[in-house]
Amino acid sequence: IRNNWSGQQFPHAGRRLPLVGDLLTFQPSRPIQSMLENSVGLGPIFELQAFRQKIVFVGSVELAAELCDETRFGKALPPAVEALRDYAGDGLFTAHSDEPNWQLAHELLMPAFTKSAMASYHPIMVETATELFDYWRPRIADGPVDISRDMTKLTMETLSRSAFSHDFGSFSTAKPHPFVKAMVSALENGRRKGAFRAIPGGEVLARLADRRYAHHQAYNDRMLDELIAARDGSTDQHDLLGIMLNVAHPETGEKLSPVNIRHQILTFLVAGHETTSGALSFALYFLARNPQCLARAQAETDEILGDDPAAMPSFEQVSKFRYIRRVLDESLRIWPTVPGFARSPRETTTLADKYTMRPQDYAVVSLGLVHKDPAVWENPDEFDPDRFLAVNVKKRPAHSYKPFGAGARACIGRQFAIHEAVLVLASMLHRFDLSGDPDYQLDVDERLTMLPRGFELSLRARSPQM
Ligand code: MNH
Repeated sequence: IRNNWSGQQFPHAGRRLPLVGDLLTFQPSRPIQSMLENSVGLGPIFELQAFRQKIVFVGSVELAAELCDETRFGKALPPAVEALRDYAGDGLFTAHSDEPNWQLAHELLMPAFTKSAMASYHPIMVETATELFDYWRPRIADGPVDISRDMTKLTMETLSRSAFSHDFGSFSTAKPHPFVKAMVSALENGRRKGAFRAIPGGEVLARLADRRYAHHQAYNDRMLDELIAARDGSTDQHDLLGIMLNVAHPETGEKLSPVNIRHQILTFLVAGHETTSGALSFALYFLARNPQCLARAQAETDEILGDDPAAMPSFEQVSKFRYIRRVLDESLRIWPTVPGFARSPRETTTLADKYTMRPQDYAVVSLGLVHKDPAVWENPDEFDPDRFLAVNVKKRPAHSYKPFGAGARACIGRQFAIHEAVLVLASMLHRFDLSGDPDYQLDVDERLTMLPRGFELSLRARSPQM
């Protein structure tokens, strides 16, 4: 058994079968949601075993806080993340912390992701959001729009334009760009491989799967390698690719290699587009369900953006949408689009003063549980953005809320995601009135991340205020 925690057993759901373990207790199409549903009554730490793989989950703020202590613990790569290394190599997300390229890329790229660095992506975000609204304008009279689909187009475009000044034409062509299709297929393959490898003899299946999907990955790699080669020493593009090609480490003079740069671009596209699109879609879902929150958010946009419904926020204005920011925070609390992250101890230690944990063991912090821990969160299922008023945040213990992960390996794109999501929500609410189908039952799709499925909104253009 992998990740066996020196043979210690934790509570598990259902009856455990020989060989397959707890496999039948969860639905393969929605593994995270089955885990959340099955966790009821198991306590703050529990396990799930399937074939040779054991996964230990932690669901309380108290244990999550312990695992987030960087002096004792660091990021671990569970099989599902490890399987992505075939695709994104030693890019930031899939690198082991002790790989030299992680430290180098982290130091070179951090300046490109600070809050003030967002000023250079702001015009791209405004342009892309405006294209989405123009794309909607002639269509909204015909019926509701598919929010997750269109938000995914939007975030993909924003990222590809910010990362390497490439336009996938998402709003001008009916079909998704072949690069996007290839990327989705390659990721799907990664997920499948992670599962295969838990089965005895699964490595053979994983290799067969790779052969079937090789052309997708080859297509992505080739397109990016050509794009990187085409820059050929030019220093006039100030996108992320330009930074990666031109900026050297201030002390060592080291730069990223072309292959590593390709891994980083793939990483940004993968890590950055579906996560932000899910966050936007859940926020819109909750707004449509909570008319008084929607009214407050819309009033905020009128106050800041004024009478013209087509006004787009300036860079400085984006951080003024305090209520919309709380809506986003609260949406990521209830539906964290990255459902968890894994941690291992740096040296053998005891977790909660009783469980021995060695560096080869890992625990997954389940954000769906931590963000609803009743010891910290009152009425955890209720949508209430004002939980994120500073006075209320201060009352909660540290590490109660971790949608962007922990420590040195936390999300580098956090400011990017927040700036984009607030900008898009504010300008969209200012421009349109929206309503959801009252009969819609939230259905959450589990891909690499969590995303509402089949969620539609009817939009009506708002007229200029008098
Ligand atoms: Mn993001 C790491 C969540 C948007 C690029 N991201 C993480 C982690 C979480 C996370 C959680 C830590 C995972 C782990 O510990 O294994 N990220 C999000 C969420 C959003 C998001 C919820 C949007 C909402 N992320 C983005 C965007 C980008 C991005 C946008 C890029 C532009 N994220 C990354 C990268 C890492 C990461 C790169 C890995 C950082 C590192 O390990 O150095």
